[in-house]
Amino acid sequence: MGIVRRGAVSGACLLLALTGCSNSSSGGGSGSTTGASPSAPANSPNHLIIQSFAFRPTTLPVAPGAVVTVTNADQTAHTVTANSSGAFDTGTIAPGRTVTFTAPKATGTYAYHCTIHPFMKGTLTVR
Ligand SMILES: [Cu+2]
Repeated sequence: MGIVRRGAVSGACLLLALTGCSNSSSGGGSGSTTGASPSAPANSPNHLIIQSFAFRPTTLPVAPGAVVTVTNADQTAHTVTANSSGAFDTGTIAPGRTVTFTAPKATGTYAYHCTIHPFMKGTLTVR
């Protein structure tokens, strides 16, 4: 009896560990994934990556007037266009291309979108 119970418990523990792991990874952006994918420099500063019709990170903090690098990792063209016209606009970024734009000099929160896919939204925080 005792032995059977032990086996069941350790199996449950393993299951819990697995589900706990996947839960924490989808939980939030605060935890940094060290060495996850070396080819995608998502952690480098002032670097925006467009992948799967989404901006990563969704909120990018930069210094005033900083040069921001944008990599389009998708198979389709995108733009990074400030909602308030004139703040910044990369224009069309072809698939696989990397471009740069200069962040506004005034601190604040700048919402932006992709003009080709208006559902794509992100935020640039100048601070
Ligand atoms: Cu787009």
